Amino acid sequence: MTAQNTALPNTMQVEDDRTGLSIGTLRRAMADNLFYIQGKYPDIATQNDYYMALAYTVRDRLLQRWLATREAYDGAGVRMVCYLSAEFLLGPHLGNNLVNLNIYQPVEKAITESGLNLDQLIAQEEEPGLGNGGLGRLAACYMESLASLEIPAIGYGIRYEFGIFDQEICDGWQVEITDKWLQYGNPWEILQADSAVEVKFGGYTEFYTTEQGEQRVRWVPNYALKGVPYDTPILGYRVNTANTLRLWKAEASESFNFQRFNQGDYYGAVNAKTTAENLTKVLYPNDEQIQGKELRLQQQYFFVSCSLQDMIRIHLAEGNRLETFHEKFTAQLNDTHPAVGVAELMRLLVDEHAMPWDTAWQVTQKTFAYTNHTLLPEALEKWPIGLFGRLLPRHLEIIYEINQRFLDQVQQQFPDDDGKLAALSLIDESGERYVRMANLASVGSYSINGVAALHSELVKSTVLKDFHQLWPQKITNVTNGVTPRRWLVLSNPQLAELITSKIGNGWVQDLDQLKQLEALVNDSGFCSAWQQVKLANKQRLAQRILDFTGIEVDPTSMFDIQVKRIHEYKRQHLNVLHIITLYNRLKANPTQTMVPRTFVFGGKAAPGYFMAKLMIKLITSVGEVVNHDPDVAGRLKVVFLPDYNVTNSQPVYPAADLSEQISTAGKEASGTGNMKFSMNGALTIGTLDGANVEIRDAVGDENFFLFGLTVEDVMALKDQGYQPKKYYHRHSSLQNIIDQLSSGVFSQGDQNLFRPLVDNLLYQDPYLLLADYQAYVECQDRVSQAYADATHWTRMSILNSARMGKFSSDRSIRDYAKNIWQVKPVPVKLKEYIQANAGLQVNTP
Ligand code: HTP
Repeated sequence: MTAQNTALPNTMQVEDDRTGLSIGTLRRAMADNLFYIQGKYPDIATQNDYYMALAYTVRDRLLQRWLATREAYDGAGVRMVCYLSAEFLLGPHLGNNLVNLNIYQPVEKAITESGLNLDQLIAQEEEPGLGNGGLGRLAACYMESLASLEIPAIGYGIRYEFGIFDQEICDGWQVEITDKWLQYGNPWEILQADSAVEVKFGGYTEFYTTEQGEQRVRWVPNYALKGVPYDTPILGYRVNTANTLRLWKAEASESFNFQRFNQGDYYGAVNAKTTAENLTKVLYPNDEQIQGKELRLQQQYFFVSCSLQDMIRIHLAEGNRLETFHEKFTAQLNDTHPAVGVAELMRLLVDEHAMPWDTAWQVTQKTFAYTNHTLLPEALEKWPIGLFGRLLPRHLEIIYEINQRFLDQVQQQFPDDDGKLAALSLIDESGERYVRMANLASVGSYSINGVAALHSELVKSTVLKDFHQLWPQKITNVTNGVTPRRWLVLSNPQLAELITSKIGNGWVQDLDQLKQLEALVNDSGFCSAWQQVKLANKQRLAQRILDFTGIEVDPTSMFDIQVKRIHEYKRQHLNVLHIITLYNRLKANPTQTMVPRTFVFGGKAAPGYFMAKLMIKLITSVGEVVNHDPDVAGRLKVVFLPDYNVTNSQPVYPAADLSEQISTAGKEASGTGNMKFSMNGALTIGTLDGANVEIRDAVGDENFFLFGLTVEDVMALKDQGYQPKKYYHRHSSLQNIIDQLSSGVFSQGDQNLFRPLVDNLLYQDPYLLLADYQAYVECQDRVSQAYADATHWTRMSILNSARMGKFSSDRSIRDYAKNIWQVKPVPVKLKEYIQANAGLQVNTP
């Protein structure tokens, strides 16, 4: 043996090309993936090829953990959370996986040494935009926290071929472009064709008698589809846990189309395939607004049926009986979109697995828990009985049966209270008859929760008031949270580094540790480092603004930002009223000194929501005037950042000085952007709505700009008959603005463009902009004064970040785990793939 040979590590220690983390191995793996997967030599490879090669390199290092996780969960005894959600707004995976795998630095080095740029490769990823906004993003943060906390979980949802549309701004208006996120392939998903299931639709039901003489119901459907699962591993932060996100794609069912093939109807059968695939073609782009479309109900039933069948298969494969299904699984209903699951689980247990009704109902009620996310009447799902019965005849029968038994029980508790019966009934019979999904979810669940303290109280006193009286323990609160891995470590690396340099990196897994920053608010070195990071982030955003919109903004001006879906209740137009107020002041007095501000907006409007689209046009039109007026140059800029999505949002939060959270009190259930801003050191101007209330409690009244009517004020004002016109007459500056909008000052003389908005404000103003206008403007003046004192502002900024521990999604998930789900962590041990598998060995029977 030569000296050189002795120095060689033994085979067990040789770095495996598919798991090793040294720079050399990473570079080698990249080159291999480029060649063997992309089929490219480096000299002809595109940036996207390199991105793919890198994504596969990272995925290889993930799969080990994913398989180890599945093995750890296999077998009886592991209780799992199934998070059922029609939306998962994941955002790009690559950067997040690098952070969570703890390989950001070596990969960056390997990429740089190869002559590439990691940021550019990360920017290649098409994000899976499988959600509209807060609801879907919350599901994504929760999946990440579940894995980080090592809690056994599966996320179940829909693999939409087209996610939320891409937004372009043309002539100041929103234009929607289809989101072809799958066009270059998706390296993060794994097709599991052998776990496909069948889902039935339509037809009728009939009674039959079994050989044992039992009376049963059979559903004779009209057609069936196949649900094919695609799995995406969701890795926790620096743990081995990689949970599964299982998304279902609809395909034609072979068994149903077999006959057609046999009859020689080849084209008919192929046609059926295309029709089938329409079901999961596209995400409905409405946030908090139901449209009652049949295809939407099909989507909901489809993914819920696939998921429940999958859960039953897992449970039975472990050798369990279905009577213990609820001990193995708890299924969280993310809003009412998956609520039909209550009827579907009953059908599966009673019709397909011959379980007695009462036993099945106990299992069902102990399986589901329901999260309510909104009080807006237009968002409360209800399905016309006719439509529901045509698509799901057996489920309608089951719902009637559940309702009958439930109302009998209510009748006993509240004899002769017809009002109570009508309010609690699963069927709305006040006019056309509807199935009420919130009532179905409430009756079929063992727990109901709202998403912020105020919201949960309002759930108890309004939409689910009668349920609360019936079951006073059932409604609880779990305040939303966001993951600090994506929203701090990945989005704001400079701030993360500064924090870590002072308090170590324990805060990433335990956000309460940020509290230690409080001790540094008087440390001038730390404060100026804090300011420098903010400035650098603002410069970065300023560059993006220039690239995206051609507008030049001053990074030393105050960045006043409102990013979120465009909705009247969120009141982006109240923000605009303030901008015009400042503009008018400067026009009246051009030499007036003023804290320069850059107003940034971002957000999508539902394609059919006329008012929201007009609000975008209002913002861009005011921007056109303001940005080109030399009288206000250097002091005011207005920017609408197009295509607000997860990717584009990541540089926004770290660059904000002021976070706009100005919804009408009682309308925003929680908000989660509010948390992301505050974590990144922005101060909030906000109403007492949603989680703003708790954010203010946490950061301190003196570090939060509060204004506006409270929920009680809003109710009182509406009760006494709100007249917006009064406010118009009361405030001359408000009157002036409304008149400018009507007379075409911001629409090149067009007096009709903003008329629908103006008329709405003057004659209805359902979201009380005019009533809140004065308080808002006065509060904004206090903001400007405060900003002028940079030292004090920085102190408030630091305290905001330092006190945001509560708003980590880790805390939310711990609350769910302890108070609702009763699940415990199951740590995963990593087996070295190279050790476990010396070679391919197939166990043939
Ligand atoms: C909503 C609310 C928003 C919440 C978010 C997540 C509706 N999901 N659906 N959400 O508008 O305030 O933060 O709970």
